[in-house]
Amino acid sequence: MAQEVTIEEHVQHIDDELARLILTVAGMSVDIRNEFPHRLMGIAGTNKYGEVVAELDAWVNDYICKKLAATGLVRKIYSEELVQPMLVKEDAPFVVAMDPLDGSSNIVTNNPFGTIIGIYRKDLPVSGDNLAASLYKLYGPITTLVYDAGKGVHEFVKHRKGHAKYCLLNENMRVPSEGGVFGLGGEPLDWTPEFLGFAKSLVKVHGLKLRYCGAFVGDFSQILHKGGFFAYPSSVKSPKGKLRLFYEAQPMAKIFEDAGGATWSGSESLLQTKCDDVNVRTPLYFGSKELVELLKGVKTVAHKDGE
Ligand code: AFP
Repeated sequence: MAQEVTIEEHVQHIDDELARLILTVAGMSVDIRNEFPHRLMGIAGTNKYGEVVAELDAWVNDYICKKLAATGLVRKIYSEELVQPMLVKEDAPFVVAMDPLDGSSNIVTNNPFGTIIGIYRKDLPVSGDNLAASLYKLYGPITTLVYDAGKGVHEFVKHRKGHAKYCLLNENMRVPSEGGVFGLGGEPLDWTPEFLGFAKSLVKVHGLKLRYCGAFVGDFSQILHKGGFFAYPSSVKSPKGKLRLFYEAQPMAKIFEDAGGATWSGSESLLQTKCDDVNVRTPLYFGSKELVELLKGVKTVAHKDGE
């Protein structure tokens, strides 16, 4: 059996401070996963979007903030669960934007959920092509971590036998250009008729299979591995979609585009999108280059605000 490569060994080829930050996130998994059974129920309130915050959302957010602050490497933390960014250490090199627990409504049904983290050197708001690194953790049947620090997209699996280490599973990942699965968020009758037509073509023309798990990290992982298409599109009720540009879309768009996939906001790549509001939502479309180009040719994919 090939010698296992741990994440500690793998990050040696990147900037030392960035590596330390990535390893800090990797090192949180055991404590976070151990907390799940004790916080399956319980509501901690509502967040700045007016969404219900599960008790586990709040716990994971606080835990990650404390661990990141303790590194001395983080200047500021923006989080889906923080009303204002947390000011940590003025002269530290990095700014972090995160969704601490993406897909938390999946907790009670034991479906996948995870953590999304974007690491910047500049303060927000900046476009996603300023990301120094992105990573996500997926708490599924196994715990995996994918990171991209600008030198490829790499996936690790948490091994429990003997040592709780992340071992390399897939290196320099590439999004398959053919076939795969598709997942579409929101309510189909709320989409534009043209987008609904495009959605039907994913089955009728491209032969994709429907796979939707209700957590962006889980649906993202499916198309990263199998290829295909994922969107949380613009709709009548939510012309800007549901997912957040800085906490979810930008970090994952870096990973997906660096793995050879394409992303779109409805007007440009999600890495080019410029916005002054760090809490803004955005429609998001992820897919093979071919499928995203076909989507761009569809007349009205998005509803205009107030339409
Ligand atoms: P929760 O964190 O409230 O479960 O929402 C998850 C999410 O933000 C994202 O991870 C999913 O892609 C999307 O919402 C699912 O939204 P629907 O519940 O409308 O399908």
